Amino acid sequence: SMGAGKPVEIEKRHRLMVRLNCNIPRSNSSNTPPESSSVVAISPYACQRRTSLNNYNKLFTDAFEVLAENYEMNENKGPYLGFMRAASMIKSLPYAISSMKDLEGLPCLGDQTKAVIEQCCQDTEKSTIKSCINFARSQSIILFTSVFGVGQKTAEKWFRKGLRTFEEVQVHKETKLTKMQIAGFLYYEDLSSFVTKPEADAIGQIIEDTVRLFMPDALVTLTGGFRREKKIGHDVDFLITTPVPGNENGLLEKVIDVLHQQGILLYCDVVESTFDKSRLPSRKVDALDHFQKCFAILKLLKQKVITSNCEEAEEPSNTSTKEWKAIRVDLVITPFDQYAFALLGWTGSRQFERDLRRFATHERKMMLDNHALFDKNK
Ligand code: DCT
Ligand code: MG
Repeated sequence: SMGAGKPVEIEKRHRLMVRLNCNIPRSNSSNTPPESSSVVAISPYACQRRTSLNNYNKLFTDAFEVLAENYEMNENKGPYLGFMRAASMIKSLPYAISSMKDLEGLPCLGDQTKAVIEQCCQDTEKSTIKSCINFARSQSIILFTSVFGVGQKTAEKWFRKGLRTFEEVQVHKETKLTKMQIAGFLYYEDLSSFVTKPEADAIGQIIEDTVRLFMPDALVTLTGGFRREKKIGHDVDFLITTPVPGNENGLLEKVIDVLHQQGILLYCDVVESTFDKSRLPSRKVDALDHFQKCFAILKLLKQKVITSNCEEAEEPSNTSTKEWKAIRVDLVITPFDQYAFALLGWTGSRQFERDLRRFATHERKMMLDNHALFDKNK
């Protein structure tokens, strides 16, 4: 079921394949590993590592992320976390790994991850990572799960019925698509291309203008990857709060109503708040948090996107004459007194959040979630 969780980044693997095919060069930086005498211990917690967006080891981390995702799909938590942790640690290295010797003293690496690195080191044709993808899942499953609203279970069901392509799924008489999947197919091309920062800013302006109609002192904050200064994302995440307690109630409905009236709400799934003060601290496993939120698809007019000249030049010349682009948008409503925790939780990355919670639990005997920080002794 969808549960209250965020729809998973079903497009990621698809994108990874696209990226592999367009031959992104390996970093040719001259940064080298430090001499062993000058090695500073690297923390096993992502939240204690300084990590820039400049990843010198993309070859390895791509392989790890594909393998991790495969284990996650099979609900195999141990190896999943192992690969994600290793990927996150390696992203913090200020140099490119070129041999097994470079791994000495590094945390978060087990036999499995080391074996993959060893293969990648000897690999000139990126065949290791390609075989990782093939190992992971069949191409049809990869294709199907790249549709918004199609998870592993649905993809496997279609595969078992002998369906292999989008066309076969859509003409197959028995296929019953959910509203979400219908939107997923309808806007497939737009949703499986990256959202750029100028597009995220344009969406931000729309959301802010709409919220301000009702609540002039509301705070609308861009979170997720864009808050970490990533240049592209798979969606645009926002937190919305107001300083006066209780004023946030009913706001989301009003905002959605206006977007709908403007004809720019292509899809919307509202998840009501499940926050229960009397039962704190509580951790629902399948949900990220208890806030009221909506997973939406907005229609963004291209003329609203302010790009610099050089960014415009990158636009492929063969694109359609369509005047707009469908964009995945998440809106999360938080009470003001929980805003700080929500902001920390929604900024990500996933691994950073995971390790922040692990650090709180194991190193501080506290419990952190998107609502509060609890001291277990009090
Ligand atoms: N998050 C989390 N745990 C999850 C899902 C999300 O901690 N299971 C947090 C971390 C990031 C934030 O929510 C937004 O999630 P995404 O949009 O999925 O991630 P992102 O970092 O914004 O990446 P993308 O650029 O792909 O949107
Ligand atoms: Mg995001």
